Amino acid sequence: MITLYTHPMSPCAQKVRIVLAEKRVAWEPKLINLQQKENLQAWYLKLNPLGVVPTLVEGGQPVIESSIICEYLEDCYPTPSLRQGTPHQIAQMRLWLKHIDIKLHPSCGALQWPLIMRPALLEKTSEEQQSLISQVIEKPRRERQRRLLDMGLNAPDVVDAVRTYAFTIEQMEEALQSQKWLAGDHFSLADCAMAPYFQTLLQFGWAAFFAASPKVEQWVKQVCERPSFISAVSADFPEDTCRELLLLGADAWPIIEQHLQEEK
Ligand SMILES: N[C@@H](CCC(=O)N[C@@H](CS)C(=O)NCC(=O)O)C(=O)O
Repeated sequence: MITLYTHPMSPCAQKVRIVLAEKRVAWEPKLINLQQKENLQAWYLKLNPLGVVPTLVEGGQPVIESSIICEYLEDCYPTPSLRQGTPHQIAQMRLWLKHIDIKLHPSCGALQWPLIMRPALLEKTSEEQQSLISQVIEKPRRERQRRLLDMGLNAPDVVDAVRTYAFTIEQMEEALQSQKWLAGDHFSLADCAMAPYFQTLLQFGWAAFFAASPKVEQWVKQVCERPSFISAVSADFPEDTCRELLLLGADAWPIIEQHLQEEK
């Protein structure tokens, strides 16, 4: 049996859950409380030395890093295939995964963290805040969290994040002109990995990001209608959570919209 250490709002964990659902593989969730930094406790660092979710454990062996977990699942459970097509299409698929890991994921964090994680940290004393953040393993993440804690949505990371989202949507619109899915005419790991980053926009009511990109709009609609997305992502967002997130998103929107306008 697979165990997945996860958090409902983690896009990295969501992408793995979508892959598990596409492949109809049974798994057991173990929720990690990111607001309380359970991910930095010694027992968890033994599984995932980077101190982040997700971590998948199968046969007692941990697998970390969401894109690597997705490829691991593809190798272990090849049917239905989420990595098919020509070598060039598979290369394109991996390019999307790389872009998501390196650029889009930190950007999503810069948009989501001030609204979701920051309020819980602000309730602690400044000593507690600094002590928790100083334990974050990777330096770029630690420094980003420090800036986002201090400056919230006014941190420079937020401007960069909006820019990266706009660039990603532009690239997607171009790719989707000639094919149904991101890496060809087959739904692939690239689509599974990208979908959660649109959940983040949708949950905050920020669909304006892609309103002028009809192919992306259509792609989002198709992804959200898939049973895998419904069971792996939407099911974790009960109505009252959705309402709260929309309110948080509406409060933040004037700042985000301003960055978006500057980008155009
Ligand atoms: N490169 C990692 C990134 C994982 C990641 O950033 N996870 C976030 C949640 S989406 C996390 O655990 N954050 C905890 C923290 O920053 O303290 C992956 O793809 O698995």
